[in-house]
Amino acid sequence: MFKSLLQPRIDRNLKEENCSGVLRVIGDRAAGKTTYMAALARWPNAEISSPVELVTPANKDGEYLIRQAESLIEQGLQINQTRLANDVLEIKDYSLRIILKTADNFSFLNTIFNLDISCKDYSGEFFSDVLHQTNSQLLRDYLNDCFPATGIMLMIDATTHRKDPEYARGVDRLLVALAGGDVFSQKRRIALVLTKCELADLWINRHRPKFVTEVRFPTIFKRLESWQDLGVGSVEYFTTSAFGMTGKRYLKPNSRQIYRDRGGVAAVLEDSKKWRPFGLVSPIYWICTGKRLLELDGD
Ligand SMILES: Nc1nc2c(ncn2[C@@H]2O[C@H](COP(=O)(O)OP(=O)(O)OP(=O)(O)O)[C@@H](O)[C@H]2O)c(=O)[nH]1
Ligand SMILES: [Mg+2]
Repeated sequence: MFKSLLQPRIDRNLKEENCSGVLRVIGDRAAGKTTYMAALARWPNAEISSPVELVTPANKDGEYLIRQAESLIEQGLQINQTRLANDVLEIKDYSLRIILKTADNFSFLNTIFNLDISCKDYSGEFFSDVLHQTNSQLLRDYLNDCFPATGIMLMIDATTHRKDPEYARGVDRLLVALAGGDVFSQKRRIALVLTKCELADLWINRHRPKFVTEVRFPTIFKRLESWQDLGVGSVEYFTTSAFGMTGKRYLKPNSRQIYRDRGGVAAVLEDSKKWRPFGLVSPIYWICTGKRLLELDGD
């Protein structure tokens, strides 16, 4: 009875807003970039209280991600390494619509927020190799593809803290190169996204992404903070997991490790029926709107 009185009032006050963004996902080999994109497109077992209502593909490449999720991740397999494209036009450009619903409990005003993104994830070889080349046409092509982006997601396997100094050199190269594209720029946004945070010592700190980055990746952290201090752009920190946790009273990572070394963790999804990634939309929302929606952060 109460609900039926309430319902028309909510609907009458439904607002719709649109926002779009062009993103580039950059990071080392096996950082988890493609798995992140596939998990986002598949958006399995959404939490009822999540502001994210739906994620839908908006082009063929977006549909390809869902197929990757269904035919590989959900079958307990790894996604194949992304091949380095020698022609940037060959890189898949995933278009997705993320629909969020935000409610204001005081005014009964609900807003449907359509976040339309187009996103390319570069092969890890771009970060580990191409970025360090000098005078290379391939590097110039990639940077030209990157310059007009609304924001960059710099993705790092959170277990690879021993590679902090090495990664920092890549980050340096990237920041210097991006400065060369300033003709295009609005202020740049770089989201530093730590992946695989369902793993034990990371999950407990999932709500402290800045702290985790500063402790585990101090060199990268300093570089990004100094870059921000120059006033040319802004940086935010995020923790995510493409696989998430399972269990009710005793939570455990929903992943099965295949191997782990200095270069990171290779793993597969343990239980596809209980697959619920976390923190995937938060960096995208921040890049596109400049605002951080805490309800989107890891859980
Ligand atoms: N534990 C865990 N493993 C993950 C997660 N996301 C990805 N992985 C694993 O990390 C490895 C690399 O994942 P990819 O998505 O292929 O990494 P990538 O960054 O696209 O790598 P390249 O295409 O080579 O640049 C695979 O074994 C994945 O299954 C995660 O959230 N948790
Ligand atoms: Mg990949």
